[in-house]
Amino acid sequence: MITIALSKGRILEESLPLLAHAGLSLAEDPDRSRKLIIETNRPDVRIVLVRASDAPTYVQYGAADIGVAGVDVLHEHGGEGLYQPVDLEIGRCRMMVAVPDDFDYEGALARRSRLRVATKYMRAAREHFGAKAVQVDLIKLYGSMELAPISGLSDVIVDLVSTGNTLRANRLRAVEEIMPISSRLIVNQAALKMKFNEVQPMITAFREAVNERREGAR
Ligand code: PRT
Ligand code: MG
Repeated sequence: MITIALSKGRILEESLPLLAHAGLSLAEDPDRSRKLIIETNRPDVRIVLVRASDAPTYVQYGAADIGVAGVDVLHEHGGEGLYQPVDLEIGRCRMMVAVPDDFDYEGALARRSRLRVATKYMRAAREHFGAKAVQVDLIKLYGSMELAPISGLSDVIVDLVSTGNTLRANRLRAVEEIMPISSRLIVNQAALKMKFNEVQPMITAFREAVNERREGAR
């Protein structure tokens, strides 16, 4: 049995064509079912539906053999016990520092002000501001980071930006890029050895699907 950990939403949606290339289709629509384990057309392959930030944990402990996770989530997790063989080139966005339109970020840095930073990405934020020698108080949030600076909780946020529409709608602007984000195929290192004959062809199929899509986009 091969278990694949996917999160509902954009990762599942963008993974379906890649799964199809590996000859896999879901036996039911996860959006219409409350099941957390979904069978596939292959009796020896199943999907477990997890929170996006939990995918590396399921794969690390071997509850799933394979999974898909954003670089944002992998960076926070640390990647322990995981092999990351393929950049799937889905879920693309950028991790950025953003501030209210009227906040003088450049001035605050020049004055060496201490900044209050709200984010879900504590590790990335600590490393980013640490490297710039900017003093920060980190405030951990679990979502809706954009609310923090406009409600007075923080001066700045570290969040993901794709179109920039959410920042604009909340009168925020991006001031620094921390890292480009896309989703990676993640594989349990022990499963790769123990189930090599099942897992390796799947990695190859994902890699081919990504290459073909890239060729098609040219
Ligand atoms: O929703 P849940 O709390 O379960 O977890 P999650 O929010 O982490 O999951 P999900 O499904 O929303 O995101 C899964 C993964 O998609 C993330 O870990 C990223 O790797 C990737 N991804 C790609 C994004 C975005 N683009 C993205 N734009 N994840 C979130 N966003 C959010 C961002 O946080 C911000 O609130 O979208 C908003 C900005 O979008 P724009 O287009 O307005 O700039
Ligand atoms: Mg979300």
